[in-house]
Amino acid sequence: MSLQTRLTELRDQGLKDIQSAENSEMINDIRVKLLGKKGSITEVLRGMRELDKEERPKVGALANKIRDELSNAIVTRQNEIEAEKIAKKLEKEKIDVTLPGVPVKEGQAHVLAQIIDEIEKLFLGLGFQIIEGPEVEEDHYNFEMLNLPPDHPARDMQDTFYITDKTLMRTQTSPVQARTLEKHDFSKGPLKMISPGKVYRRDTDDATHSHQFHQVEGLVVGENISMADLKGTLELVAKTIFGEDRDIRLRPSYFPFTEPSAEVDVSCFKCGGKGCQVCKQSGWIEVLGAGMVHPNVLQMAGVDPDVYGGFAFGLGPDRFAMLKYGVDDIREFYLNDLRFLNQFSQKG
Ligand code: FA5
Repeated sequence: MSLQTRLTELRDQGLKDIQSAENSEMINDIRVKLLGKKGSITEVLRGMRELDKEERPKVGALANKIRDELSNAIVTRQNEIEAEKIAKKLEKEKIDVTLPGVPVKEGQAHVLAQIIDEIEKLFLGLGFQIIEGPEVEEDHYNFEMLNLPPDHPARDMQDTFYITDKTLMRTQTSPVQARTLEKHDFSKGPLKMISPGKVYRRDTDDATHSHQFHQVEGLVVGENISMADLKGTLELVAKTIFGEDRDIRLRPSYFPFTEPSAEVDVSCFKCGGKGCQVCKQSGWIEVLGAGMVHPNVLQMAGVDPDVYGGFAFGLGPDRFAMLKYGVDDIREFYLNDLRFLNQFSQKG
Protein backbone atom coordinates (compact mmCIF):
# COMPACT_ATOMS: atom_id res chain seq x y z
CA MET A 1 0.00 0.00 0.00
CA SER A 2 1.42 3.39 -0.92
CA LEU A 3 2.00 5.91 1.84
CA GLN A 4 -0.54 8.23 0.22
CA THR A 5 -3.23 5.54 0.43
CA ARG A 6 -2.24 4.73 4.00
CA LEU A 7 -2.47 8.43 4.94
CA THR A 8 -5.88 8.87 3.32
CA GLU A 9 -7.15 5.76 5.12
CA LEU A 10 -5.84 7.03 8.42
CA ARG A 11 -7.55 10.38 7.81
CA ASP A 12 -10.91 8.85 6.89
CA GLN A 13 -10.90 6.49 9.86
CA GLY A 14 -9.58 9.24 12.18
CA LEU A 15 -12.28 11.71 11.17
CA LYS A 16 -14.95 9.05 11.80
CA ASP A 17 -13.51 8.20 15.22
CA ILE A 18 -13.27 11.89 16.17
CA GLN A 19 -16.86 12.49 15.16
CA SER A 20 -18.13 9.60 17.27
CA ALA A 21 -16.02 10.43 20.36
CA GLU A 22 -18.33 11.15 23.30
CA ASN A 23 -16.04 12.72 25.86
CA SER A 24 -12.70 14.45 26.38
CA GLU A 25 -10.96 11.20 27.36
CA MET A 26 -11.93 9.52 24.09
CA ILE A 27 -10.78 12.56 22.07
CA ASN A 28 -7.48 12.55 23.90
CA ASP A 29 -6.93 8.84 23.17
CA ILE A 30 -7.58 9.44 19.45
CA ARG A 31 -5.18 12.38 19.42
CA VAL A 32 -2.41 10.27 21.00
CA LYS A 33 -3.12 7.33 18.69
CA LEU A 34 -2.95 9.45 15.52
CA LEU A 35 -0.70 12.40 16.21
CA GLY A 36 1.31 11.40 19.30
CA LYS A 37 5.06 10.54 19.19
CA LYS A 38 4.23 6.91 18.54
CA GLY A 39 1.02 7.72 16.65
CA SER A 40 0.06 6.31 13.24
CA ILE A 41 0.63 9.55 11.28
CA THR A 42 4.03 10.07 12.92
CA GLU A 43 4.94 6.52 11.97
CA VAL A 44 4.00 7.15 8.32
CA LEU A 45 6.13 10.27 8.29
CA ARG A 46 9.04 8.23 9.62
CA GLY A 47 8.62 5.81 6.68
CA MET A 48 9.25 8.70 4.26
CA ARG A 49 12.97 8.06 4.58
CA GLU A 50 12.54 5.10 2.31
CA LEU A 51 10.89 7.15 -0.45
CA ASP A 52 12.45 8.57 -3.58
CA LYS A 53 13.64 12.17 -3.48
CA GLU A 54 10.86 13.30 -5.85
CA GLU A 55 8.18 11.49 -3.91
CA ARG A 56 9.12 12.88 -0.49
CA PRO A 57 7.86 16.50 -0.83
CA LYS A 58 4.54 15.33 -2.23
CA VAL A 59 3.93 12.82 0.52
CA GLY A 60 5.25 15.30 3.10
CA ALA A 61 2.79 17.97 1.93
CA LEU A 62 -0.10 15.49 2.03
CA ALA A 63 0.94 14.27 5.48
CA ASN A 64 1.06 17.84 6.83
CA LYS A 65 -2.33 18.63 5.32
CA ILE A 66 -3.86 15.51 6.84
CA ARG A 67 -2.23 16.19 10.23
CA ASP A 68 -3.68 19.73 10.21
CA GLU A 69 -7.06 18.42 9.14
CA LEU A 70 -7.10 15.89 11.96
CA SER A 71 -5.94 18.32 14.64
CA ASN A 72 -8.56 20.84 13.55
CA ALA A 73 -11.23 18.16 13.72
CA ILE A 74 -9.99 17.20 17.21
CA VAL A 75 -10.22 20.82 18.46
CA THR A 76 -13.67 21.29 16.95
CA ARG A 77 -15.01 18.06 18.49
CA GLN A 78 -13.37 18.88 21.81
CA ASN A 79 -15.17 22.26 21.82
CA GLU A 80 -18.46 20.61 20.94
CA ILE A 81 -18.07 18.14 23.79
CA GLU A 82 -17.38 21.01 26.24
CA ALA A 83 -20.41 22.95 25.00
CA GLU A 84 -22.64 19.84 25.35
CA LYS A 85 -21.34 19.32 28.88
CA ILE A 86 -22.19 22.93 29.89
CA ALA A 87 -25.61 22.74 28.23
CA LYS A 88 -26.41 19.53 30.14
CA LYS A 89 -25.27 21.09 33.44
CA LEU A 90 -27.41 24.19 32.83
CA GLU A 91 -30.40 22.03 31.99
CA LYS A 92 -29.98 20.15 35.28
CA GLU A 93 -29.55 23.32 37.36
CA LYS A 94 -32.37 25.27 35.74
CA ILE A 95 -34.63 27.07 38.28
CA ASP A 96 -38.31 27.18 37.51
CA VAL A 97 -39.26 30.63 38.73
CA THR A 98 -42.94 29.90 38.17
CA LEU A 99 -43.02 27.20 40.90
CA PRO A 100 -44.78 28.33 44.12
CA GLY A 101 -42.25 29.42 46.80
CA VAL A 102 -41.74 27.85 50.21
CA PRO A 103 -43.88 29.95 52.60
CA VAL A 104 -41.88 31.76 55.29
CA LYS A 105 -43.49 31.45 58.71
CA GLU A 106 -44.00 34.96 59.99
CA GLY A 107 -44.85 35.85 63.57
CA GLN A 108 -46.94 38.78 64.75
CA ALA A 109 -47.41 40.86 67.86
CA HIS A 110 -49.61 39.32 70.57
CA VAL A 111 -53.14 40.73 70.54
CA LEU A 112 -52.51 42.50 73.88
CA ALA A 113 -49.33 44.08 72.51
CA GLN A 114 -51.40 45.24 69.52
CA ILE A 115 -53.94 46.93 71.82
CA ILE A 116 -51.20 48.58 73.89
CA ASP A 117 -49.54 49.80 70.66
CA GLU A 118 -52.83 51.28 69.52
CA ILE A 119 -53.28 53.12 72.85
CA GLU A 120 -49.67 54.34 72.72
CA LYS A 121 -50.14 55.67 69.18
CA LEU A 122 -53.28 57.55 70.22
CA PHE A 123 -51.56 59.21 73.17
CA LEU A 124 -48.33 59.96 71.30
CA GLY A 125 -50.58 61.80 68.84
CA LEU A 126 -51.99 63.83 71.75
CA GLY A 127 -48.46 64.84 72.82
CA PHE A 128 -48.08 62.44 75.78
CA GLN A 129 -44.75 60.86 76.77
CA ILE A 130 -44.48 57.09 77.35
CA ILE A 131 -42.76 56.27 80.65
CA GLU A 132 -42.11 52.80 82.06
CA GLY A 133 -41.75 51.81 85.72
CA PRO A 134 -40.49 48.74 87.61
CA GLU A 135 -42.73 45.68 88.11
CA VAL A 136 -40.97 44.83 91.36
CA GLU A 137 -41.94 47.97 93.24
CA GLU A 138 -41.38 49.51 96.64
CA ASP A 139 -44.33 49.66 99.03
CA HIS A 140 -43.43 53.37 99.24
CA TYR A 141 -44.40 54.05 95.61
CA ASN A 142 -47.10 51.40 95.13
CA PHE A 143 -49.04 52.60 98.21
CA GLU A 144 -47.60 55.31 100.47
CA MET A 145 -46.91 57.96 97.83
CA LEU A 146 -50.42 57.32 96.49
CA ASN A 147 -52.03 58.33 99.76
CA LEU A 148 -52.29 54.77 101.09
CA PRO A 149 -50.35 54.76 104.38
CA PRO A 150 -49.65 51.43 106.13
CA ASP A 151 -52.88 49.90 107.52
CA HIS A 152 -55.05 51.94 105.15
CA PRO A 153 -58.17 49.77 104.54
CA ALA A 154 -58.08 50.32 100.76
CA ARG A 155 -54.88 48.22 100.64
CA ASP A 156 -57.10 45.16 101.09
CA MET A 157 -58.54 45.59 97.58
CA GLN A 158 -55.08 45.18 96.10
CA ASP A 159 -53.33 42.35 97.92
CA THR A 160 -50.34 41.06 95.96
CA PHE A 161 -47.20 38.92 95.92
CA TYR A 162 -44.60 40.24 98.36
CA ILE A 163 -40.86 39.92 97.72
CA THR A 164 -39.88 41.35 101.13
CA ASP A 165 -41.92 43.33 103.70
CA LYS A 166 -41.27 46.50 101.71
CA THR A 167 -40.99 45.22 98.12
CA LEU A 168 -43.82 43.71 96.14
CA MET A 169 -45.08 42.94 92.64
CA ARG A 170 -46.86 46.20 91.80
CA THR A 171 -50.65 46.02 91.93
CA GLN A 172 -51.18 48.91 89.53
CA THR A 173 -49.24 51.21 87.21
CA SER A 174 -50.11 54.20 89.46
CA PRO A 175 -46.69 54.16 91.25
CA VAL A 176 -45.26 55.51 87.97
CA GLN A 177 -47.38 58.64 88.63
CA ALA A 178 -45.51 59.31 91.88
CA ARG A 179 -42.09 58.49 90.37
CA THR A 180 -42.69 60.85 87.43
CA LEU A 181 -44.25 63.68 89.46
CA GLU A 182 -41.17 63.75 91.73
CA LYS A 183 -38.89 64.30 88.73
CA HIS A 184 -40.97 66.59 86.52
CA ASP A 185 -39.83 70.19 86.09
CA PHE A 186 -43.09 72.19 85.88
CA SER A 187 -41.29 75.35 84.79
CA LYS A 188 -40.91 73.56 81.43
CA GLY A 189 -44.68 72.95 81.04
CA PRO A 190 -47.37 70.49 82.12
CA LEU A 191 -46.77 66.76 82.59
CA LYS A 192 -48.61 64.50 80.12
CA MET A 193 -47.70 60.86 80.26
CA ILE A 194 -48.94 57.31 79.90
CA SER A 195 -47.28 54.25 81.40
CA PRO A 196 -48.08 50.76 80.09
CA GLY A 197 -46.97 47.57 81.85
CA LYS A 198 -47.74 44.38 83.77
CA VAL A 199 -49.37 44.38 87.21
CA TYR A 200 -50.10 41.63 89.74
CA ARG A 201 -52.86 40.94 92.24
CA ARG A 202 -54.04 38.22 94.52
CA ASP A 203 -57.23 37.98 92.45
CA THR A 204 -58.95 34.67 91.76
CA ASP A 205 -58.81 33.95 88.03
CA ASP A 206 -62.20 33.96 86.30
CA ALA A 207 -63.63 35.07 82.94
CA THR A 208 -62.77 38.75 83.55
CA HIS A 209 -60.01 38.58 86.22
CA SER A 210 -56.43 37.39 86.10
CA HIS A 211 -53.74 37.45 88.81
CA GLN A 212 -51.37 39.03 86.27
CA PHE A 213 -52.70 41.51 83.75
CA HIS A 214 -51.84 44.82 82.09
CA GLN A 215 -52.62 48.41 82.81
CA VAL A 216 -51.95 51.67 81.05
CA GLU A 217 -51.69 54.58 83.46
CA GLY A 218 -52.42 58.10 82.29
CA LEU A 219 -51.50 61.32 84.07
CA VAL A 220 -51.87 64.98 83.16
CA VAL A 221 -50.78 67.63 85.68
CA GLY A 222 -50.52 71.34 85.01
CA GLU A 223 -52.48 74.54 85.55
CA ASN A 224 -56.26 74.82 84.96
CA ILE A 225 -56.96 71.19 84.21
CA SER A 226 -60.53 70.13 84.90
CA MET A 227 -62.68 67.01 85.05
CA ALA A 228 -64.03 67.98 81.60
CA ASP A 229 -60.51 67.36 80.22
CA LEU A 230 -60.56 63.91 81.83
CA LYS A 231 -63.98 63.03 80.41
CA GLY A 232 -63.07 64.28 76.92
CA THR A 233 -59.82 62.27 76.93
CA LEU A 234 -61.54 59.07 78.08
CA GLU A 235 -64.31 59.43 75.52
CA LEU A 236 -61.66 59.78 72.82
CA VAL A 237 -59.92 56.62 74.08
CA ALA A 238 -63.16 54.60 74.15
CA LYS A 239 -64.31 55.71 70.70
CA THR A 240 -60.85 55.24 69.13
CA ILE A 241 -60.46 51.71 70.43
CA PHE A 242 -64.05 50.44 70.40
CA GLY A 243 -65.68 52.48 67.65
CA GLU A 244 -68.32 55.18 67.65
CA ASP A 245 -71.23 52.91 68.66
CA ARG A 246 -69.89 52.04 72.13
CA ASP A 247 -71.10 54.13 75.06
CA ILE A 248 -69.14 54.97 78.19
CA ARG A 249 -70.40 55.88 81.63
CA LEU A 250 -68.68 57.33 84.67
CA ARG A 251 -69.72 55.98 88.07
CA PRO A 252 -68.68 57.74 91.26
CA SER A 253 -66.03 55.64 92.93
CA TYR A 254 -63.20 55.75 95.40
CA PHE A 255 -59.45 55.68 94.94
CA PRO A 256 -57.23 57.08 97.69
CA PHE A 257 -55.09 58.90 95.11
CA THR A 258 -57.89 60.73 93.26
CA GLU A 259 -60.68 63.02 94.44
CA PRO A 260 -63.29 62.90 93.01
CA SER A 261 -62.88 59.39 91.56
CA ALA A 262 -64.80 57.45 88.92
CA GLU A 263 -65.05 53.95 87.50
CA VAL A 264 -65.49 54.04 83.75
CA ASP A 265 -67.57 51.37 82.04
CA VAL A 266 -68.09 50.57 78.35
CA SER A 267 -71.32 49.03 77.07
CA CYS A 268 -71.16 45.22 76.87
CA PHE A 269 -69.86 43.80 73.58
CA LYS A 270 -71.86 40.60 73.88
CA CYS A 271 -75.37 41.80 74.63
CA GLY A 272 -75.03 45.43 73.54
CA GLY A 273 -76.20 46.55 76.99
CA LYS A 274 -79.25 44.30 77.58
CA GLY A 275 -77.53 42.22 80.24
CA CYS A 276 -75.83 38.81 79.92
CA GLN A 277 -73.42 36.46 81.67
CA VAL A 278 -70.32 38.36 80.50
CA CYS A 279 -71.43 41.69 81.97
CA LYS A 280 -73.04 39.98 84.96
CA GLN A 281 -76.47 41.20 83.76
CA SER A 282 -75.47 44.87 84.12
CA GLY A 283 -75.00 45.73 80.43
CA TRP A 284 -71.67 47.36 81.23
CA ILE A 285 -68.08 46.21 81.65
CA GLU A 286 -65.68 48.09 83.86
CA VAL A 287 -62.56 49.02 81.90
CA LEU A 288 -60.85 51.72 83.88
CA GLY A 289 -60.56 53.79 87.01
CA ALA A 290 -59.95 57.52 86.95
CA GLY A 291 -60.21 60.78 88.85
CA MET A 292 -58.68 64.16 89.69
CA VAL A 293 -55.23 63.78 91.29
CA HIS A 294 -55.53 64.03 95.09
CA PRO A 295 -53.75 67.10 96.56
CA ASN A 296 -51.89 64.82 99.00
CA VAL A 297 -50.31 62.92 96.09
CA LEU A 298 -49.08 66.17 94.56
CA GLN A 299 -47.80 67.47 97.88
CA MET A 300 -45.90 64.25 98.71
CA ALA A 301 -44.18 64.42 95.30
CA GLY A 302 -43.16 68.07 95.96
CA VAL A 303 -45.73 69.64 93.61
CA ASP A 304 -47.73 72.61 94.96
CA PRO A 305 -51.46 71.59 94.88
CA ASP A 306 -52.53 75.25 95.10
CA VAL A 307 -50.91 75.93 91.72
CA TYR A 308 -51.06 72.60 89.92
CA GLY A 309 -53.72 69.97 89.51
CA GLY A 310 -54.76 67.35 87.01
CA PHE A 311 -56.34 64.01 86.23
CA ALA A 312 -55.22 60.41 86.17
CA PHE A 313 -56.63 57.13 84.88
CA GLY A 314 -55.66 53.49 84.84
CA LEU A 315 -57.10 51.30 82.10
CA GLY A 316 -56.98 47.56 81.52
CA PRO A 317 -55.86 46.65 77.97
CA ASP A 318 -56.79 43.00 78.60
CA ARG A 319 -60.40 44.05 79.16
CA PHE A 320 -60.13 46.43 76.20
CA ALA A 321 -59.03 43.52 73.98
CA MET A 322 -61.96 41.40 75.24
CA LEU A 323 -64.39 44.14 74.36
CA LYS A 324 -62.86 44.99 71.04
CA TYR A 325 -62.75 41.41 69.74
CA GLY A 326 -65.67 39.88 71.64
CA VAL A 327 -63.47 37.46 73.63
CA ASP A 328 -65.53 36.15 76.55
CA ASP A 329 -62.71 34.74 78.71
CA ILE A 330 -59.64 36.80 79.67
CA ARG A 331 -57.62 33.60 80.27
CA GLU A 332 -57.52 32.92 76.50
CA PHE A 333 -54.90 35.68 76.18
CA TYR A 334 -52.39 33.87 78.36
CA LEU A 335 -52.72 30.28 77.08
CA ASN A 336 -50.51 30.90 74.02
CA ASP A 337 -52.72 28.76 71.82
CA LEU A 338 -51.80 29.78 68.27
CA ARG A 339 -55.25 28.78 66.96
CA PHE A 340 -56.62 31.56 69.18
CA LEU A 341 -53.82 34.10 68.71
CA ASN A 342 -53.61 33.78 64.90
CA GLN A 343 -57.13 35.16 64.63
CA PHE A 344 -55.74 38.59 65.47
CA SER A 345 -53.49 38.86 62.45
CA GLN A 346 -52.35 42.40 61.75
CA LYS A 347 -52.12 41.58 58.04
CA GLY A 348 -55.91 41.74 57.99
C1 FA5 B 1 -56.62 50.81 89.69
O1 FA5 B 1 -55.79 49.90 89.57
C2 FA5 B 1 -56.20 52.23 89.72
N1 FA5 B 1 -54.79 52.33 89.87
C3 FA5 B 1 -56.69 52.95 88.50
C4 FA5 B 1 -56.59 54.41 88.63
C5 FA5 B 1 -55.50 55.07 88.12
C6 FA5 B 1 -57.61 55.16 89.27
C7 FA5 B 1 -55.39 56.45 88.22
C8 FA5 B 1 -57.51 56.51 89.36
C9 FA5 B 1 -56.43 57.15 88.85
P1 FA5 B 1 -58.66 49.25 89.46
O2 FA5 B 1 -58.30 48.31 90.54
O3 FA5 B 1 -60.10 49.53 89.27
O4 FA5 B 1 -57.95 50.63 89.59
O5 FA5 B 1 -58.08 48.65 88.09
C10 FA5 B 1 -58.08 49.40 86.90
C11 FA5 B 1 -58.48 48.53 85.71
O6 FA5 B 1 -57.62 47.37 85.64
C12 FA5 B 1 -59.85 47.94 85.82
O7 FA5 B 1 -60.81 48.85 85.37
C13 FA5 B 1 -59.77 46.74 84.93
O8 FA5 B 1 -59.89 47.11 83.57
C14 FA5 B 1 -58.39 46.27 85.15
N2 FA5 B 1 -58.33 45.18 86.13
C15 FA5 B 1 -58.40 45.25 87.46
N3 FA5 B 1 -58.27 44.05 88.03
C16 FA5 B 1 -58.10 43.17 87.02
C17 FA5 B 1 -57.91 41.76 86.95
N4 FA5 B 1 -57.78 41.01 88.02
N5 FA5 B 1 -57.76 41.20 85.73
C18 FA5 B 1 -57.83 41.96 84.62
N6 FA5 B 1 -58.02 43.27 84.62
C19 FA5 B 1 -58.15 43.89 85.80
